[in-house]
Amino acid sequence: MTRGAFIVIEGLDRSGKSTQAAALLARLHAEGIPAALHKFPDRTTPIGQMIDAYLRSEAELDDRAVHLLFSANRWELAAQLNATLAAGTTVLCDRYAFSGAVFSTSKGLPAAWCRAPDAGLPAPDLTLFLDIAPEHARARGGYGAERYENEAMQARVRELFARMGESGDAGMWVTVDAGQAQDAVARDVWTAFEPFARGVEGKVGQLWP
Ligand code: Z5A
Ligand code: MG
Repeated sequence: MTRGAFIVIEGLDRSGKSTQAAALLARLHAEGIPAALHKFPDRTTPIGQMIDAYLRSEAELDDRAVHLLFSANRWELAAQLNATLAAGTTVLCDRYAFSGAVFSTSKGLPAAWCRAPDAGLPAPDLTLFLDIAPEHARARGGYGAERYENEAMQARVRELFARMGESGDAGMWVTVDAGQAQDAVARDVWTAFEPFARGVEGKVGQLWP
């Protein structure tokens, strides 16, 4: 049975993830490919509201506690995600467990501990890493309003994302130069996505089993 493809978009703050996710979704719909978009953190759920308050520095939380909330925010959507894929709908995720692992590891938490709560989540078929230099991202609108939006943190996160892709245990990982103009990034995103346009055979994998 053919199911929908599970595509994750990762990257630094202001790398253009939401812009590219929306553009890809619009193109999929225009081409008649059923597709849905999710964003993590999903700030609309009760767990997401706690994360939102933390990111906006309206609440303080222990590093481990907030890490577990980010993971729980994915788990609360996991069953729906699997059902959507099984129904033949392609799912795009704007950030996922790779953000969870690298942001908390860059704060000093042990890498293995950071991965553990996300083990067993639906595994993406493809992760698009929108790579941009932190100083380039910084020049874009809205930078600096939330926690983690500083160059030192973003530089550590970029390095950890690159290592995640090279490690081989993140599945298929394609790095896209996100410093280009929007339409050039969208073209590279489409090139990487195209092999998945007709869906995927076989079951959805499990992350970090
Ligand atoms: N976090 C975590 O710690 N643990 C987790 O498990 C998860 C997340 C899931 C909030 O994430 C924070 O949560 C994030 C990681 C952490 N902290 N940081 N950094 P978020 O996803 O809610 O927010 P964000 O990703 O940091 O920011 P963002 O605004 O959503 O960035 P974006 O989606 O990558 O960018 P954008 O909105 O598409 O574009 C930003 C601006 O640049 C906008 O004005 C665009 O018009 C412009 N833009 C976009 N593309 C281009 C190009 N190609 N050229 C020029 N300008 C462009
Ligand atoms: Mg975004």
